[in-house]
Amino acid sequence: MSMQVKRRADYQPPAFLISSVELTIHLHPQSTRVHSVLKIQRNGNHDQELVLDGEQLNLLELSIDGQTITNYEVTDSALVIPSVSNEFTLTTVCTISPADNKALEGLYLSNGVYCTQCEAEGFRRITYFIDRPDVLATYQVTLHGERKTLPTLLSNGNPVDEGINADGTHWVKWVDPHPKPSYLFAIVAGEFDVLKDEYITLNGKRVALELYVDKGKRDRGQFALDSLKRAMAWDEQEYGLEYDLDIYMVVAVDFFNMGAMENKGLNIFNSKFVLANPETATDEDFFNVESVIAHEYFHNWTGNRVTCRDWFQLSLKEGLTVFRDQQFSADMTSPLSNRIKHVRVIREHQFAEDASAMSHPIRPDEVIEMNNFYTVTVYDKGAEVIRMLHTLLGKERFRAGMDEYFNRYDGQAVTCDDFLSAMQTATDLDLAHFSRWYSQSGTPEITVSQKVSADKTWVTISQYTPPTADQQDKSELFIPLGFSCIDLNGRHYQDCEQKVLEGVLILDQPETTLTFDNGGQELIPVMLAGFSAPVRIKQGLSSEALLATFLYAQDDFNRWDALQQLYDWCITQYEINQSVEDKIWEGLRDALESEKNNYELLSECLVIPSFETLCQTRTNIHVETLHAAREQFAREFITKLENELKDVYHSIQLDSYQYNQQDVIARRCKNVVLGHLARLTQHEDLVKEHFNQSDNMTDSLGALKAAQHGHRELFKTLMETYGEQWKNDPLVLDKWFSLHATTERADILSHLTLLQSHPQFSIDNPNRVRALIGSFAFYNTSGFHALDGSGYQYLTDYLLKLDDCNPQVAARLVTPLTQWQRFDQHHQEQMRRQLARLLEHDGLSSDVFEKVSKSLAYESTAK
Ligand code: B3K
Ligand code: ZN
Repeated sequence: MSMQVKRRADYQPPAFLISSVELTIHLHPQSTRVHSVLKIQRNGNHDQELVLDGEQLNLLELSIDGQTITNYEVTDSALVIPSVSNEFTLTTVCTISPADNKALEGLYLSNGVYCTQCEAEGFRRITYFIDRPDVLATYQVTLHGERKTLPTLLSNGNPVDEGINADGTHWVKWVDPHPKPSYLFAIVAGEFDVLKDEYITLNGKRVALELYVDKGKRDRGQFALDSLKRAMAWDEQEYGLEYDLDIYMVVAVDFFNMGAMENKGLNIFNSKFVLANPETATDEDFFNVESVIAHEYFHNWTGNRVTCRDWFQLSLKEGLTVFRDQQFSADMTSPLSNRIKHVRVIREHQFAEDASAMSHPIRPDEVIEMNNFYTVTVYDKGAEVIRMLHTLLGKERFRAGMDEYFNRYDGQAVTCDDFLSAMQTATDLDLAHFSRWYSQSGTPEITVSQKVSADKTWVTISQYTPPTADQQDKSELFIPLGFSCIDLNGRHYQDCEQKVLEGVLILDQPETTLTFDNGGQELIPVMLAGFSAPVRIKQGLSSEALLATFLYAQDDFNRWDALQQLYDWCITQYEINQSVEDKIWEGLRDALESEKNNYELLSECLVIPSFETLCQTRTNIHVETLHAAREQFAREFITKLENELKDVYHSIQLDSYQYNQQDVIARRCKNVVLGHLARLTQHEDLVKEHFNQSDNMTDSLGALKAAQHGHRELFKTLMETYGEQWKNDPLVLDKWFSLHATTERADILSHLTLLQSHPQFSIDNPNRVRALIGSFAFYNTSGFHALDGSGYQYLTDYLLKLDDCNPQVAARLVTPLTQWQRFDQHHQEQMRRQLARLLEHDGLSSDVFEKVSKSLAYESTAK
């Protein structure tokens, strides 16, 4: 395991290239045999030794051009052959043990299914290779396995041959004609139910679609398959991109470190993002299935056909593909709730990452463990950067830039700069300045001030990016700022110089001033329409101005955001023991009343900012005070709005369950309202009835969440019913684990310990671990942040065990501890004490080491 820092600036082209790979794999739980034949060429004029990456491999044979060689060295992480010719064939035979692979990286065996995860650097755990994304080869793979237990044998590309061996085992041979990096390699072997379909591309090419699910789960696969077809059609229509092989396969597996993986022609998915039917999946699950299916499909062009030169360029494929899946989801569902969903992710998680020791630009400069950089910054802020380009260029020019990108770079491994240079051909804007978004980390802050004279008003907008853990000096960025100006009566004003064009103001200087010929009066600048840039607005509008923004702004994001700011302001009042005046409640009541039939906007506006979001507008957070203030606000909210919300609840009547947008929106609204009503004890029967009458998972879960606050006995009974009903369904049980883990109770830690011995819980399964331990650490505010530090200690004890088997998941779950800097002194100390315990641990993985050591080193700068 290497703790060494790798730097983007040190990039060198590979010393050797590999043009073709022939693998013959005999599957066996403890001793899978991997026979590999590589055609290798020296790249350039040099006499360097050949270094192949390899980890946890047992090398049995090694030959070059058919001759066994003895002059080589094997280390923990490499095979080094000092002198080789310019072009040669290297043959190796290794054995590996998939059954012992609990890290779920490379080839592993779980629940009787063999599968692989090679991104970022897992292929080196399967065979010796130059395991980096700029080495592209064609692959031919022959898989051998038992016929009875492994009737399905899959790899990338097209199946070309199959047969039966003398010992009764069988084999299948796969050929992938498209050169690809090793991280896109995949195999799957096991016994599955399969759903088959076909897609005919715009050019009339027939593509076989196959979706593999666990035996008996066929009825839960149809929605994913239909989503795939929608994604294929959308990519043809929006980007002119067609699929390029004869077959596209998706396999759902239960043991998976993340959501899914875009292996060429053979996507492997966490079953959570494939399996869905109304009884077991919520509306949100359906949404996620469609969006992840699309995301992995879209990677076929943005990622696979055009791939990354090195891992520092990860956002080249991830930021762009997230943006594309967001566009797709907005088209399939609704733009507003999608946009609000993305904004919540950025504000709750990305801003927090930027404020922590892990802060990095969307194109990082330094990495110890690549797996730690599949982050909200690279993915979601990366997507925001692409979205800004889209805003700046407009739809047509953005598309022209994308066409140029594929024309230039199809079949190549390229950089973010290459992407920008293709985009530059489609616009006169200065993308050199814009490109700073790729190299600068941190969250820009936008402030506004006004000067009013007898007849004019000047509005000055400034940008400033505070230093981050990784970068002290910041420069001004090129920011498209959605902008408009109104007054308290809802009149709109245009600036005299027309710097604001089509609702967008470009900020490319530290400061920009707009002049308004408005007879000299105070204006309300409405900032960041559509969340046009991943920035913080520091504006401090009065409650009257926020209510006016809600009533009169044109952009629905701005309207929603105005109420979120108002709630935040009210919560601040409670934090300092002040009250909220009646006239604000009245204003709020009128505002919400005016949208009582607009269930989409209403349901978003009825969500009180999460504890995480509230943390973003505060420093030196006193956890108990903020948590109590939020609770007090929630209670006041329903006390003041009870009658109106009761009316909304009863006005929503739905027939039997269907997943369509209108119903999804109405159901969301009803469940959000139920959550509020449930804070008043008198509505307990309503919660019970909601649960009993539910014919779908969305409403059942809505009732459980409603009961979770203040209905101890009811919650207990409902959870028993639910737990019993779904005891054999791990994906549904995850929701149950997560509800338990987020419940406020004094004995939460012993409760968690008890749940760890549940027959369905296993430390080896990342979904279970995330549902129980992850939900606790990320979302159980009072339990995790308990004053005596016991919550932190509990997580740390668990991470010490988890890191030994699955470092990737352990490194994800350590995140809440690494955000100590935003809390008050007492919590900071308790959290750092636990981080120090982790750092002392013998044999700590590089994954956890990187995050913990950075976090502890941040101590001095943060104070
Ligand atoms: N590319 C994969 C993520 C791989 C994570 C490796 N630790 C899934 C995706 O973004 O589509
Ligand atoms: Zn991706």
